[in-house]
Amino acid sequence: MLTVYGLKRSRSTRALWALEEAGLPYDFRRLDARAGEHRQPDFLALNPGGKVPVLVDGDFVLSESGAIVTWVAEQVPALGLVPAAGTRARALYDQWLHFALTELEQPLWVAAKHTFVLPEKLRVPAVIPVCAKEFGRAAQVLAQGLGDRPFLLGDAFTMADLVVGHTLAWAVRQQGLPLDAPAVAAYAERLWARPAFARAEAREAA
Ligand SMILES: N[C@@H](CCC(=O)N[C@@H](CS)C(=O)NCC(=O)O)C(=O)O
Repeated sequence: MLTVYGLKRSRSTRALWALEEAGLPYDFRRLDARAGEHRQPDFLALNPGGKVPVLVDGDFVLSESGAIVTWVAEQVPALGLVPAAGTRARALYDQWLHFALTELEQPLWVAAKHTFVLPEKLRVPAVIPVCAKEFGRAAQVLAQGLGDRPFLLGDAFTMADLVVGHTLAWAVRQQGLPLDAPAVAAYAERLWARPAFARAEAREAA
């Protein structure tokens, strides 16, 4: 049985959403951040960084949400959730996945760190409006890349859309940022309407 370790309202939603899209059964172990469960030796043995999500399958342990969603997709190749390795489609999938994790997400993570993650004395509130601006610029790049296609690679949803969709939800719902480009706003609604996303959110919150 696959097991996902996560925290409430965190990037573990990505792993759960991926497993729901793939239709694979899994256990979800929600750690209690306030009690510091992600810093305990048994969890640090799985991920020395103390971060979630972590996926465990027997003696196989995988961290990093981008790697997890891609690995999950590769377990169910017939669903086309990740293009085949070595194809141009796969290169574009990698491009958008890396874009999500390094361009779109980073301003949100920096803003979160300077709002509640870091100890108060290390926070620099002045970076928060800069982060909002940087997120807006990345969202414009997303709008251009998306064009009038329903999903990043065309007609088919992939795990790159999933990571972007989770990141857009983080921006709008947790940081109150607007999605100014109508194409990006419509794309986000399309992703958030997927039943697998609702199931993942419910599982994470339960
Ligand atoms: N690059 C990692 C980031 C993981 C990460 O920062 N997770 C946060 C929750 S969203 C976490 O575990 N924070 C706990 C901590 O930093 O102590 C990924 O995408 O999986």
